[in-house]
Amino acid sequence: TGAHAEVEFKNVTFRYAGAEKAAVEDISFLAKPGETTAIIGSTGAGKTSLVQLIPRFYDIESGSILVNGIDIREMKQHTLREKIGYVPQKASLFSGTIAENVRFGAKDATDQEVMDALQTAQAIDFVNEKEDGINTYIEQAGSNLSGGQKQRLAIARALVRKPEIYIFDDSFSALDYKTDAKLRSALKEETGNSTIILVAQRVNTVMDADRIIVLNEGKLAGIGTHEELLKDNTIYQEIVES
Ligand code: DGT
Ligand code: MG
Repeated sequence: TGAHAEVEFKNVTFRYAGAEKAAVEDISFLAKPGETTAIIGSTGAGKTSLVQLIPRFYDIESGSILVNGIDIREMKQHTLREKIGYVPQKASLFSGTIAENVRFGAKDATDQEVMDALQTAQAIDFVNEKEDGINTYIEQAGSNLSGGQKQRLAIARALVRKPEIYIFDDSFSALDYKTDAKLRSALKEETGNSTIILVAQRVNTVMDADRIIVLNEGKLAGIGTHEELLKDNTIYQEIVES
């Protein structure tokens, strides 16, 4: 029920202009609505490059990316991007209040919707501790906030839009394990039939995902659940042991 968006990669290869090596090479997978698809791999593996292809920040060299069966090259950019709540790896806040920063995702959001997004993002407690709550002023680039607090505000900014597709690029890396787990379980509960694509470097963050994509030097090194990959994927085993 409700709007949903299946994301499918079919033999996708992408190369940065002038680069010798493809950053993403022959990748195929299906990310289903109501499920979490995680992408794991070491630094430089191509995780950010891969997820940036979904909102079409770059065009692919070969293959296709489909949203609900439609090639994204055939969709209006506005129609495509409206479906996506993208939290970039280096999410940036601007000088303004917490509410203004969250509302950057959806200008018409009510205070209650902002509060709900902060609640799901596990940010409500630290926001409420501030004297001015959601009207607390954020200094330039969030210099009066911790890395984990900034990440959670960036996540709230995506949540307030209620998109069909969420992309979290390493958005949990500055959170302690407990907050990371609470946030992922709240996301599961509150995002309904949305498609969640979650990039991470640590195994704890991807363990409960419905499927995990293991990237290595731009290539698909494996795809499966935590248990499946633990059994027979050497790259995944190396990540677990690191
Ligand atoms: P991370 O964030 O450090 O965990 O690494 P990933 O997995 O997000 O890797 P990614 O996608 O940033 O980089 C994959 C490869 O592409 C790596 O060899 C660096 C290269 N690359 C990344 N961004 C650019 C870019 O803007 N231009 C060019 N020419 N190459 C890039
Ligand atoms: Mg990255």
